[in-house]
Amino acid sequence: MLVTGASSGFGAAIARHFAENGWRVVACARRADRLRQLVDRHGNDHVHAAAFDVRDEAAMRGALDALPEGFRDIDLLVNNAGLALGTAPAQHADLAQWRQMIDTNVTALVTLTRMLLPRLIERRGAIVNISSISGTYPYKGGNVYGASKAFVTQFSLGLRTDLHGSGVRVTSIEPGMAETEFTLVRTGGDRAASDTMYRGAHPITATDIADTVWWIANLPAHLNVNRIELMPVSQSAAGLQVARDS
Ligand code: NDP
Ligand code: 8X3
Repeated sequence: MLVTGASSGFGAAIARHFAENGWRVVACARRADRLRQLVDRHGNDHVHAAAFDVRDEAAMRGALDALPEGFRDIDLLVNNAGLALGTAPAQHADLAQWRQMIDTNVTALVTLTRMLLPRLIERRGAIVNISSISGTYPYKGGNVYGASKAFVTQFSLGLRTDLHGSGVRVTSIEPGMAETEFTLVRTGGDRAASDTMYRGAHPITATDIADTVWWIANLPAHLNVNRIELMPVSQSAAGLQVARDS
């Protein structure tokens, strides 16, 4: 299996869970030192570290071409790498941050998927895309992040349609609030903001998502989970707003 964003949060938990259970894992991210820890823990036979920026198409292709024997036959792709940057309203947002979210969450995801599709079809494999509830429920400051995740969900449904009859399974996982490095990244490293976000909320954990991916990957071959939405019990949708006399 190949998982992007394996240096932290969901991706690291997914890589660990699959490696612990005997799968061969190609672990991708930019932070090579974090990937090295996975290799050290699980061994070269179970984890191959592929350090590259998913926005760099040539580096992505180079990493796939350089996969060692034993890691080339990918039958599960977990498109997990992604990020939110900022919470400013659209009219004040930083365009560079918008572009980085689109490049990472959308363009890189479709690029990697397209590169691996022939192998996945050959092996009747599976694709799990990590989307988000923000693609379904808008919230203030979610603008481009939520739109990028709506793309991921819809792309997953489109893939299902195009791959009809191929035996390839496609799932969109749509989590709500989960405690990872997500808020640290979103706020530019504000630890207090991250702690405040999760305090008392009993958020989803990275292990919860790894367990979900594991469950999906190990379902009988005739079953496809199209979409799955998960939230902490403490979170729910807040509805509509009205600006009177505006
Ligand atoms: P983390 O910040 O903990 O992990 C994000 C991962 O993405 C890191 O491993 C990071 O690796 C990788 N990544 C980011 N940019 C790049 C890049 N340009 N090239 C390669 N890898 C990159 O956050 P989460 O684990 O929470 O996020 C994982 C996914 O889950 C994301 O798609 C996120 O949108 C989604 N999600 C998160 C939720 C949450 O509340 N936490 C809820 C719903 C969805 P590195 O920096 O080493 O490159
Ligand atoms: C991350 C979940 O609700 O913070 O995708 O947007 S949320």
